Amino acid sequence: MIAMTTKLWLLLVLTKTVSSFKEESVNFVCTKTSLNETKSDLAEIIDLKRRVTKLEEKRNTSCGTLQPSVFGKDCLELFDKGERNDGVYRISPDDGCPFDVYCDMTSGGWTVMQRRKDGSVSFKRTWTEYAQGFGDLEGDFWLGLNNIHRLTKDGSQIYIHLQHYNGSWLYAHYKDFTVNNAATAYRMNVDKYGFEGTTPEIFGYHDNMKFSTHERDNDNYGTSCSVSLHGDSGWWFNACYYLNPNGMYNFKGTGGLSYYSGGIIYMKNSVIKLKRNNSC
Ligand SMILES: [Ca+2]
Repeated sequence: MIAMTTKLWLLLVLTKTVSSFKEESVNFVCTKTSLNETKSDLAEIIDLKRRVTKLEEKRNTSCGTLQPSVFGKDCLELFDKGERNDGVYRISPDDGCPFDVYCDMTSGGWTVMQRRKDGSVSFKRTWTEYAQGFGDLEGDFWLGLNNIHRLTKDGSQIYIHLQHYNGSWLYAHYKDFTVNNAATAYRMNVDKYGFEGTTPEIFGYHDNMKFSTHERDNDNYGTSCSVSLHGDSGWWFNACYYLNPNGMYNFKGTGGLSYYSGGIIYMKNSVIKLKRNNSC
């Protein structure tokens, strides 16, 4: 009798265990199904996010009616296609919106990023203006950090011409120059070991600096280089400069268009040009 009771009790316990196991199995299957559904939802969300990002990018690079009929990647490509006249051309270095540039074809297809020739354009400008560019492509201008980034992101040379008040020209040529995107505050990289020129090596001091303007201080100086010393112009100031081509025009004082080499050397004019590196 006792044995029978024990058997019944064991059967009961076994039944309960099996039932509990079944229940847990069902829960497990449900949980697994739920997990799979969550994974599927997550994949869908990721896909949607990717599509939204693409649409936003497309919207941001929407060029409206400004699509040109003819353009090249840059002045070098136009030069390679046979263009030989210096002047304004429409280019697009990537799949983004095209923009106008001044091409120096005489020197073999350089894209001009900055020029001071008569002081008719003020370089006291805001962050937004330095980002977008300003001035007259035939005269004094700044090409704009967004455009400079697009022209240099895959590797570029930079050629800096500076003219003395006596009319003679100096140059500084760097074989490796890059401007990063807006998210980095247009951080600039230049390889001072790739320098050759008739000026001293004056640009390496600015390597790895973010861009600064009078209302956005990203420099290494106690206060703002742009405001305190340099005429509210924008540049990759460190603390503060060896090269200041955006400084005040026709001004032989602190903040004038100049470079530093044991003392400040004031210059009259400047032209800065870019050329894509062929190796990329
Ligand atoms: Ca500062």
